[in-house]
Amino acid sequence: MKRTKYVFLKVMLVVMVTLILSACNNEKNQPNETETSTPKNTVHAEENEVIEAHQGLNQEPIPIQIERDGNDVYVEMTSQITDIEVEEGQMYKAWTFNGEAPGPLVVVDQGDTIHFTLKNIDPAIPHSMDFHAVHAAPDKKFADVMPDEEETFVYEAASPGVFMYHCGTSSVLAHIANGMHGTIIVRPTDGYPTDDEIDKEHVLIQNEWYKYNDLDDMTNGEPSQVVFSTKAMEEGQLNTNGVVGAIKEKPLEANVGDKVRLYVNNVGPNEISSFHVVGTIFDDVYIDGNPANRMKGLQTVILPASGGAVVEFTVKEEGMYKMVTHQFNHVEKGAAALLNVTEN
Ligand SMILES: [Cu+2]
Repeated sequence: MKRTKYVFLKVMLVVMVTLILSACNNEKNQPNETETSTPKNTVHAEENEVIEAHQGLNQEPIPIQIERDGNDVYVEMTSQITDIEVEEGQMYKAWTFNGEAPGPLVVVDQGDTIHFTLKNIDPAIPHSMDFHAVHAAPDKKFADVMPDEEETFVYEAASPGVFMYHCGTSSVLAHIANGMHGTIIVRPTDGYPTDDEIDKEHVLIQNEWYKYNDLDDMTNGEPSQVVFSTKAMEEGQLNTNGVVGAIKEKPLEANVGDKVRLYVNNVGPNEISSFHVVGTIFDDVYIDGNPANRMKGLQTVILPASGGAVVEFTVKEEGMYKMVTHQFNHVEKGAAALLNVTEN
C-alpha cells in the first residue's frame, strides 16, 4: 500500500513538472507587445524592417506652424514618415515630427498657453506628443492620435528651460529612436542674468541612431551613430537633422571675443551626454535652462537622457572649436560639431 502511494506521488510530481515547463515555454512563445514580429537571430535586409504601410513612403517635410495671439501660442505639428540620410549612403526611413529628426525647434515664453495640434499623417500607426515643458495628465494631454487624424491639446508653459519633447506612443523607445524627438525652449520671464553679455546663440541637440526600427538593438545594443544637430533660432541660421558630420561641413560661427550661448539638449534615447567644448571653460551654465540653476566654471556639463542646459563661454582666440560629448566612443560614432571663430 505504501509503495503504491509512493509511485502515485512520483507520477503526480512528474506530471506537474511537465505541465509547469510547458507553460513556461508557451509564455516564451507568446509574442510580447513590445517585441517586433521578426524572429530573433534572423538576419533581414534593412527594407524588411520597414512597416509594410511605410514601404516606399517618403513624406515631404511640412513646416511647423507657430502663431501667437497675446499669451496664447498655437503650435501645429505633423507626425510623418520621411527619409533621412543619417550617414553618407545610409538612408533611414525616420518616424518624425514635420519630416525632421530631431523635430523642429519650438520656442515659447514662460507663462504662455500652448494650444498644440498634432496632425498624424502617418497612414499606419498612432503617434503622440510628450512635452517635458508642461504639467499635464499624460493619459489625457499626451494621448495617441490615430493615423490620418488630428487632435488639439492645451497646456501652460509655466517653467522656464530647455526641454525635450518626444512621441510617447508605445513602444516609446521605438518611437524616439526612430526619430520622434526634439527641443522646446521656454524663455524665462525675467531672462537670464547674463542676457546682456551674449553675442551669439545656437542650439545643439544630441541623439542616437540604432539599426533600423530594431527594438532589440535599441534595447540591448549600442548606437550605430551618435550625432549633433542644430536648429535655426532665427532666419538664416543653419537647421540640420541628426546627421553625422552635419555641423562639420558647415560649422556654427562666432567672432573672437564673443560670449557664445548654446541651448543644448540630449534627446537620447538611451545615452548620457558629457557635453564639452574643446578649448574653453563654461563661464555660466544653467542646468535644464532654468535661471535658478546657475553654475560657474564647468569644463563638462552632464546631460542625462532628455536633459538640457544653457551653456555660455567666451571664445578668446581665432580657430576651429570642437563641440563634443566627452564620451569619446560616441565621438567616433559622429558626436562632434564645429564652431568656427573668426576675427571680426
Ligand atoms: Cu510616434
